[in-house]
Amino acid sequence: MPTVDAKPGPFTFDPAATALLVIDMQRDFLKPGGFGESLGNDVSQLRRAIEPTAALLKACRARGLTIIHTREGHRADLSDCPPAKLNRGDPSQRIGAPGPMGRILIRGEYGHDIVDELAPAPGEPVVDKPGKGAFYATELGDLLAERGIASLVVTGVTTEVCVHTTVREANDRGFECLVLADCVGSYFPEFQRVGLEMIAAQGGIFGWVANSEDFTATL
Ligand code: C5J
Repeated sequence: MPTVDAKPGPFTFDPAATALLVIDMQRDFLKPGGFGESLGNDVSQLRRAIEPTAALLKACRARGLTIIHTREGHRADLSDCPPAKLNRGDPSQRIGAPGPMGRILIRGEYGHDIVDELAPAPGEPVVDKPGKGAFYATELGDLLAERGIASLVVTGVTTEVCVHTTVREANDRGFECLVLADCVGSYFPEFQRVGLEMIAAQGGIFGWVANSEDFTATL
C-alpha cells in the first residue's frame, strides 16, 4: 500500500478506500472582488492553494480516486440557516444579503459556486453543506459508506474553519485524514501555520499533514 512522508509520521492508505475531499473552493471565498475580499481579507492567501489543488485533482482523476467537492451555503429562503449564524456580523454583509457576486452564500448564486480552475468533473459529487463541517446535515457520510471509504485526503478553505471542523468530524467518525498543507488556505498566515500544527500534534490527534507533491508521488 502507498505510504506518504507526513507529520507526525508515515501515512499509509489504500487508494481504493481513499477519497479526496475538496472543501469550499468557492468564488465568494477565493475570487478578487468576492464576499471574502469585501470583508477586508487578502484572498491571495487562499488563491495560492488553487494551482496545487488543480494538479492534485488531475493526478487523483488519473488514478481513479473517489473525489468529492463541498460548498458552504444556504437555501434561498434561509430556512437552513440558524439565527446564531444569520445574525452575526454587519447586517449589510450577512448571509443572504446582496453581495458582489450575488446573494452571499446562497445556493445557485455565482459567488457560491466553485472556482473555474477546480470545477468538478462529471460524476464527482458536490455536497452542499449549511455548516462548517462537511458531515453536518449532509449526505457525505452516506456517500463515503457507499464507496467503502476509510481514508480522506483533505484540501480546501479555510484551514482553521471548514477544513478543521470537517477533519474533527471525520476523525470522530473513524476516518483517517491526511491534510495537504499546500492545498489548504487561511486568510491569516498564523492560523494556517497553527491550524496545521494542531492537526498533527500529540502524535496526530486529528490526522496527518503532508505536501501534495509527496502524496501524488505515491499514486
Ligand atoms: C469556510 C468560513 N469554508 N470560513 N467558511 O471555512 O466561513
